[in-house]
Formats: sequence, structure tokens, C-alpha cells
Amino acid sequence: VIPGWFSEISSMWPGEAHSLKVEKILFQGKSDYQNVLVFQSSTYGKVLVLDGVIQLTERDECAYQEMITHLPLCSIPKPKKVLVIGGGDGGVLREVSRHSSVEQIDICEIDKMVVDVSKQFFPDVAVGYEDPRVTLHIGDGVAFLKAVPEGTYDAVIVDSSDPIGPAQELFEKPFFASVAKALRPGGVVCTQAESIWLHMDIIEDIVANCRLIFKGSVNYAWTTVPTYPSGVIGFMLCSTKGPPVDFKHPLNSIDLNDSCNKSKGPLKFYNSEIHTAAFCLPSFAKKVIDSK
Ligand code: AAT
Repeated sequence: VIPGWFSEISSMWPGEAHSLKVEKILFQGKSDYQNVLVFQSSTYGKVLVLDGVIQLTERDECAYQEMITHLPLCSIPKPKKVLVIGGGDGGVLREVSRHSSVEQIDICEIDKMVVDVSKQFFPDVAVGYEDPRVTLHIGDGVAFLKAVPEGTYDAVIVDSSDPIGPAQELFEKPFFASVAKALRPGGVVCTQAESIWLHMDIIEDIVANCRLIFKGSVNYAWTTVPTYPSGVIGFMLCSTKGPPVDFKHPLNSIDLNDSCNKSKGPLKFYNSEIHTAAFCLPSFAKKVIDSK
């Protein structure tokens, strides 16, 4: 460990640890679920860390939040009801709220401390909570989904932390089954699905489970996020049986001007071309994912 630097050390990426220079520690706390840390970095703005793992930095959060949201929401006509699991920082809410067709945005985050800390230190991210369509539920996403009436949502976005800790069940088959049940026919899910460089074994399992459960289409997409392990992160995009969804060819383009206002700046990362490109996989990953 280098003094004055934060290093992201985890058994999920053994033998490597991305480091950021720390200017100042702004918050350190322990919630019922995890250790929460906020620090000012020299080059990535403020950083939110849970149990030693970087959740977001001000500089590159746009890449993750925009992609995990607009990949699913731009793939179906006029999404109306959207559920976010995790994502307590509010960044995905900010992105969902750019879609004018959306009428209801529910979010279920397990840890209230993440919400409070985000409102205090990351106002440009937590701005998502200001939208009147948003209802916040504090609780476990697994339990929340079990209680959702069948066919409720057009889209479910699972912005979850890694499968070590409170998010473990969010990567398991019963959870995917309750997501499928909560979706309308032809509804879509997008879940955080780790890195093709580090976690092909996890991805293989997720893909296999999703193929069993989601009877529409099952796809893997990815993007670059410099402060996530290995610098890339992927998403599982699936649809339920019903009107077919062609994820690779978005049917909504977000109007850059309509979708922003004073408090919520313009899109920084997402566009229709990068949407389609996100589904192109390197050969080693394509081979594994296609074979499942
Ligand atoms: N948008 C920032 C990126 C995240 S946040 C993941 C969130 O999921 C955290 O706020 C965490 O408290 C919440 N969470 C974890 N488990 C559950 C659960 N069971 N139910 C509801 N919310 C949960 C993801 C960063 C990815 C990091 C990649 N290395």
C-alpha cells in the first residue's frame, strides 16, 4: 500500500490493484451492510467506495450510469414503468429521468447511508432523486422483487455491487427468475455483469442462467470505465417472451436538448453508435458467451 494513495485490493481481482492519489478523506462510516468511504482524488474528482471497492468517481460515472440505463431504455418503445435495484447514489435515476415516456421510477437500495452520502457529496449524481416520478424504497432488492405483482415493469435495471457482500444474491438464478416475473411480456432487464478480462467464469454462469430464464433475447454488452477493475465493465441485457427486442439497434435516440436541464447536464458518453458497438465482443469472450 502506497501512503497517500487508495488501492482497490480484492480477491475478485487478485494480483492487481488500481490506485488513485488521495487529496482528502471526506467521509468514513460503517453502515449495517458495509464500510462507506468518500475521498477527494487528485484526478478523478470525488470517489465513493463501499467495502474497499470503487462504486463511482465524478469523472467517469457518466460512462457506467448512461450505458446501464440507456442500453435497455432505448431498446424498447416508450418505457413507462422502470425499477432500479441498487444504484443508491441516484445516477441511474438521473439517466432514467431523461426519458419523457417514463411515468414511474421505483428504486430499491439496501443501504440508506449510500443515499445520504451521495446527497451530501455527489449532488450532480443524487440529482436523480429530485424527479417527482421517483419513489425510494430502502431494503433488499431480492425481497422487494419477490413482492412485485407479475408483469409490472417495462424495464428493470440492476445497478448492483460485486457478488461478494450484500449483492451476492443479485447474481443468482432465483433473483433473475423474480426479475423475469416482474417484467411485462417483452420487458427488458439490464444488470451489472462484471469484466470480460477478470470474470469470464462469473459471466458464463450469468449467461447460462439468463438463457434458462429469459425467453426473449439474451445479450452481453460492455463499456469502458477507467476506475473499475480492468477498466471495463459489462452488462447482461435480456428480454422476456413477448414482442421481440433487438437490443443491438436502438429505437429511441435521446434528444440531447430535451433530456437535460439546468440541474442535469447533457449526456456525456451515450449515443446510438456506441449503443450498437457495445454488443461487439472480443473473440475470446464471444466464444464463451455464444456457447452458453
Ligand atoms: N451506481 C454506482 C455503482 C454501483 S452501486 C451498487 C449499489 O448496490 C450500492 O449502493 C449497494 O449498497 C447496492 N446493493 C448491494 N446489494 C444490494 C441488494 N441486495 N439490494 C439492493 N441494493 C443493493 C455498482 C458498482 C459496481 C462496481 C464494480 N466493481
